[in-house]
Amino acid sequence: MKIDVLTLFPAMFAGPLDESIIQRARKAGLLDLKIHNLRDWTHDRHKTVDDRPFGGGPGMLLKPEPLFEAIEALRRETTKVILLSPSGRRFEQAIARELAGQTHLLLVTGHYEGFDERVRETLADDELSIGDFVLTNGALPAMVVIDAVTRLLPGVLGDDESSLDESFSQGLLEYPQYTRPAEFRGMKVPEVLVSGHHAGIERWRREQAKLRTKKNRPDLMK
Ligand code: 4G0
Repeated sequence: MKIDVLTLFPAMFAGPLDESIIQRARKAGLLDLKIHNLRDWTHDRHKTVDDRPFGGGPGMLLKPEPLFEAIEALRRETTKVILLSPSGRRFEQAIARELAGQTHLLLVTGHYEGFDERVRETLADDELSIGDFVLTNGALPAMVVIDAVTRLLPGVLGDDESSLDESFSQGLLEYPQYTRPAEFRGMKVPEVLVSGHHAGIERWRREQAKLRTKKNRPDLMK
């Protein structure tokens, strides 16, 4: 999979995507990730990327010309162009799975009060939000999408790592888990887990997952 990112803050991407599983995927050639600075597609001395909204109001908008030039330069026939903004549809695991089936993503991150509407109408295939909160810019949301999608690419996770998806695909939150020692500062691991009684363990985990889901995410309970 190829992912291009268009951003005003390319330096933010150094670090998070150079670690661990994402870096391993890049080195293995499973993810070809390139970060592009939107200012590279400006032509004026001040490298202007934003302007004030017609009709007035607070904040600045990303102006269309650099975005059109950049996106037209970076996209191909098969590219999915995705804007990151609080007005997008909510990013979730099912969308990560859908994006993992694409060959080329172009993630476009804004800041200020967003994009000139003509970018959305003409260039964007999709608009995603990682949640109902506002950030200073879309770099972190783009990194969240890249991470969630990359770990789903075939060959990126080992068998041990992939089983971590199970709790989500069951539609429930994860059940409580413990590792050694069996007693820590007086806190004991639940007896059933050390019993070796597999049916009992399964029943306990299912019950705990339901209790936790009801408490933290009642919206997930049907
Ligand atoms: C576009 C995404 C981009 C519009 C981006 C802000 C949160 C998210 C930005 C705005 C972002 C998210 C209208 C404030 C940049 N913040 N929830 N900030 N407006 O995915």
